[in-house]
Amino acid sequence: MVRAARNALMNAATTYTCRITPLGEGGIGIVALWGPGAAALLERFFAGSGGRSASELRPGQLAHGHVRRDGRTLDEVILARIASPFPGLPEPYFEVNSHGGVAAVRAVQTCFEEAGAEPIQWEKLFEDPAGGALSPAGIRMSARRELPRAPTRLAATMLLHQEAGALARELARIENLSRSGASGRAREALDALLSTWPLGRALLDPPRVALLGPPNAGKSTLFNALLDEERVIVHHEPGTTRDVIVETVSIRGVPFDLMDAAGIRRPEDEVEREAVRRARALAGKCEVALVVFDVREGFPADLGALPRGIRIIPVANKIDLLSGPRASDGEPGTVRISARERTNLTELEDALLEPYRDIVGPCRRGGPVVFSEDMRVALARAAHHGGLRFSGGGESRL
Ligand SMILES: Nc1nc2c(ncn2[C@@H]2O[C@H](COP(=O)(O)OP(=O)(O)OP(=O)(O)O)[C@@H](O)[C@H]2O)c(=O)[nH]1
Ligand SMILES: [Mg+2]
Repeated sequence: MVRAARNALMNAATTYTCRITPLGEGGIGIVALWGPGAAALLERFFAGSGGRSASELRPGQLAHGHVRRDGRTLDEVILARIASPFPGLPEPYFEVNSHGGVAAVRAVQTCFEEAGAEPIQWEKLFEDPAGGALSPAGIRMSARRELPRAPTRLAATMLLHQEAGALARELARIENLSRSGASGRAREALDALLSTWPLGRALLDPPRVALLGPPNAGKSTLFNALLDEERVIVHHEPGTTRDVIVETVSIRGVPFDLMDAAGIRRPEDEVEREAVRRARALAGKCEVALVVFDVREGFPADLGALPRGIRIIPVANKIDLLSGPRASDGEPGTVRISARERTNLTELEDALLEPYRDIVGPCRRGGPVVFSEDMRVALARAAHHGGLRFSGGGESRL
């Protein structure tokens, strides 16, 4: 099945080339080349040490040599013939390990392209439409494709567990439950699986968190405290932060994009008006708003309307300046902190992690997690139709 599907993506008569390491400074840069014309193309450009040629290489063998063009050496390389790591690709499959760096890698790749190899993007290698998003092969491919982008270790761990079959096994178990007539239990398990989606999404697409509130409330101080380093100018005059600053933080493995903006208040000049406009626009792009205010002043009355659906966490700051205990801050769920003294930041982190509270533990231990929108849609559709067949007949040997 996979072979057929891949051939629909990649023509068996075409020779392809693909840069499979990022372009930039590095010790090594790899350009892959495969398909029926690959060996002949290498015969033209690869001069092996001791006269070794690409056609002699069997899968698993390496050869040292140079990539040469028009009598000029482009790079010294190690050529590897590999049994294709992506089943279904037209054979033979080679990898040219050149010196990492923009010029050397580009020169090798351009040379192959100009000789007729068709360039493709590395993501294409991980496309597997054969069994659909919920087939074991489809899940494995998605996990591999996302892995280079995992922003935290928990995200990478989650993907590796799904790649190793955690989600596929759970889907098979649900299918079996459904087949054996235990539809209630199948349904429950399916709902439990769907409840992992908020975490699966957050791990790969960090929730955006806006720090909002009056000027001088301590937003930038809190931003820095959460980042654990000084990257934003903190100033005692109100209105210091005039632009939006974004940093990704990992809170116990869950990434968040923290966004610090200017305090929202009545604009007094043009620059400030623009800053305030940006702060409002920022709120529109965020999933969470940390509304920071001075505990002595209370929740800001003039914050204006925040977008619907945004999760609001009221944060009463500067509790170190309180002389006695305060009964209430007016807003339910208010977290009381001192950004400067770093007091109660754990409580604030708990509040940020609240939507994922029950899922982080099982995820860390290797449980199944739905981690793509395609999967979520396919699952919801299966649940809606009550069929509970996930693999779409596309089971593969991958
Ligand atoms: N005592 C005390 N002072 C704080 C605390 N947090 C911030 N401050 C002080 O309050 C002042 C303003 O802090 P900022 O973090 O710049 O406030 P901001 O909300 O980012 O201000 P704008 O960017 O102007 O809107 C600074 O002098 C901080 O040192 C706190 O928890 N306790
Ligand atoms: Mg600020």
